Amino acid sequence: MGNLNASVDLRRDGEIAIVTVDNPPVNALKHEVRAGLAEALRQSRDDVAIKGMVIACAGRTFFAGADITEFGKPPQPPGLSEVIAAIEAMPKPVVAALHGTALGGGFELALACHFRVAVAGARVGLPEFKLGLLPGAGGTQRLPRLVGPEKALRMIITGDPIEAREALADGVIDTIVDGDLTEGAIAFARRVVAEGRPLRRVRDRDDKLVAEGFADAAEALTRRLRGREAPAACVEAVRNAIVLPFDEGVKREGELFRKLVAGDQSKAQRHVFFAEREAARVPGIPDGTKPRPMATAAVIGAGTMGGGIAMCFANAGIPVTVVETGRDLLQRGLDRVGANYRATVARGGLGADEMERRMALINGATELDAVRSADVVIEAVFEEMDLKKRVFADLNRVAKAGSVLATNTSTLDVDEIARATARPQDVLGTHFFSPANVMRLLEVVRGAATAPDALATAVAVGRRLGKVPVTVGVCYGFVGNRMLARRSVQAERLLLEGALPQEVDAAVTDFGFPMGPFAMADMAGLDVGWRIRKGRGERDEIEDALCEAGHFGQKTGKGYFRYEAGSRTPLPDPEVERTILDASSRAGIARRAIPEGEIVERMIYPMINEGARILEEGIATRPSDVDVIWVYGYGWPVWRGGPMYYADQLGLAHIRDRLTLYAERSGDDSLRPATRISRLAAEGRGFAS
Ligand code: T1G
Ligand code: NAD
Repeated sequence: MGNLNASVDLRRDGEIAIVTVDNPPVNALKHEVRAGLAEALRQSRDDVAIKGMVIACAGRTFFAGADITEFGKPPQPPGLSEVIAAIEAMPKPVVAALHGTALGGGFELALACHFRVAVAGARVGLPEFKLGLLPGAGGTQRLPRLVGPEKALRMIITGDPIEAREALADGVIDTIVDGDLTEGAIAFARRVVAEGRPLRRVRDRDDKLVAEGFADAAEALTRRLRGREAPAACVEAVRNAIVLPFDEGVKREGELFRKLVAGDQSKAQRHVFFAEREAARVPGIPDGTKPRPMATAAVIGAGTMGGGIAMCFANAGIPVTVVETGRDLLQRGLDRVGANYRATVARGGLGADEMERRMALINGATELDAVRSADVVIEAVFEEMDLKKRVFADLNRVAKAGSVLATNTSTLDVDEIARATARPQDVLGTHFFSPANVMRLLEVVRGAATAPDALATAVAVGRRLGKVPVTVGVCYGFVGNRMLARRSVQAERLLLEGALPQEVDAAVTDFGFPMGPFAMADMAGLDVGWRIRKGRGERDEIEDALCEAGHFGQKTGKGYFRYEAGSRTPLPDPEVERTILDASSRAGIARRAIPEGEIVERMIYPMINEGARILEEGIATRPSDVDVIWVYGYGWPVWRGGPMYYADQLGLAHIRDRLTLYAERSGDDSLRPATRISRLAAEGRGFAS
């Protein structure tokens, strides 16, 4: 009894043993924790005075899984599966006391206990898939025995947890405890002992293991997951729960897990897991800097972005005022928000009451004065510098002292906008991505004068809205759009030299992006870029010719592709092909067949090159920030880790040599390797090493 080690304490309350684990911040099941649990189980098993046991965790959550930082390192016994087998073999009832997020190996451990109790609001889930893995400690065999194979597979493939009430309804937990959890769990264990209830091992249950419908559900769940290794492993493992004896299913699960954990895809996804958390650490914000209040918000402009941004605040429970130039435009914007919410309700993604509650948090106004009491103001008007400067000069006058003034500009100079106010320390960029209520990335743009607490507020607002905030510096297009511009140049070149939009998009989607550059351009609208180029006196041979012919993209039913009425499926368009061939001949280019490998390299390497320049200039703090931006903002396949991580896997010498080849072949000096790439390649290093 007592402290078994620094993380594990064992005590008794009468005939009940209570083991409490305290390994902040999320009670990851590191070696020391497993060793302490194994010892606690041994002592409780062998102590005849002990009739039952409770496993609980201190701090904010029950075990949130295996310790991801231990992956890839030599295994240290006891393994999690050994601890789990010891729990299941206990001749006395073991009760798991769940709070916070019982995830992965933590939930699998709870599933091995004979009983599970939880507080309301606790969540349980198996998110291993988000790390390119499958549950590796019996979860694929035990969960189907409780919720059925279909639901188990859905929980495993989505990785999304379920709440305690749903878990209770599914029989995953036995009761919800009011008041103190551990006391409640002890009382529950005491009742089980007193009533002599049989020990229920999940492994012995098979009444829910029905095969019917599983194959269709598996196909539906994995249809959009091309290129990944984990989906097939998850399907095979859960199917094994139906067709194989328990121990064989567990054995096969272990084999599948060990293969995935050693694989490139999971390593890349684990990189992204930690990179996302690293991105929240912003140099220049002193420890202990408190964010400013963010209880109320305002959004200027109710267009494509303004409406989505307002939904983000309402979804987070923050009252928000949307300001437009006139009633009609305001109503149009609010109607679009309403339609968006109703579509989500219709899909079953939101309850009607919850929709009403959120919409009630969104108020409209046509006078800027309406933002005077807002803690955070986000401007999302047309992408015109003079207009934005006028809006910020007005905000300087009406917004309350200490409020954070943010612009959603996608390209413009945030410092120039800040200089339109007398309080540049309160000004920064919050670059949301379309659709703003869906895309998780938020580029937080630090201005030259932005105060640390204003920056800390923007990062905190981002996390509160469920976004992944990444702090970047001021330059044209910040990080994501600046790198994307390099890809767009090459995409246009590839069309002139011999490729067609469908070929380029196929190569990019085969690489793992959900959408190719030309379908993406059609979705955003070709006219947005066309207006910007006209404003800057620039020309894009093919895209401008298409715009002049009314090809604005999905919004006009034709862009680089044509779209059937009511459909978003891009279809090859002979008219576009003619436009491209004309442009090639006008440019005097003899078209050639371009191999897929070259298309991929010319789509990706110039972006990596620009990423290197961005790091050289300090616009991004670290290479992993660039990876997070591309994974959460531009659909970079998470199982490839992000452009900078991907470059390190290929080797910078290879990237250098291919860029040099393309620069010499095209005469385009912007393709010449960035200094940082040449230097690191010469030193045999990577961006991250
Ligand atoms: N291992 C190691 N460190 C972890 C960790 C884990 N499982 N989970 C979180 N951390 C660190 C994280 O890096 C951060 O560190 C700090 O804890 C706070 O996290 C056999 C093999 C639990 C919902 O996938 O989803 O079990 O940055 O900022 O927003 O089948 O963390 O402060 O230095 O995210 O409140 C399965 C992963 C593992 C859950 C809390 N489990 N974690 O979110 O805090 S695989 C997971 C999360 C597995 C078995 C397999 C979230 C959270 P730092 P945070 P949060
Ligand atoms: P939009 O044209 O859809 O909406 C702009 C809205 O601003 C219009 O409804 C207009 O009436 C309103 N407006 C103009 N002047 C105003 C004023 N003085 N006061 C109040 N409202 C005013 O444009 P959008 O696509 O939502 O873009 C808005 C901003 O967000 C731009 O800076 C753009 O670069 C940026 N952005 C756009 C996207 C995107 O994909 N569309 C993505 C990220 C950032």
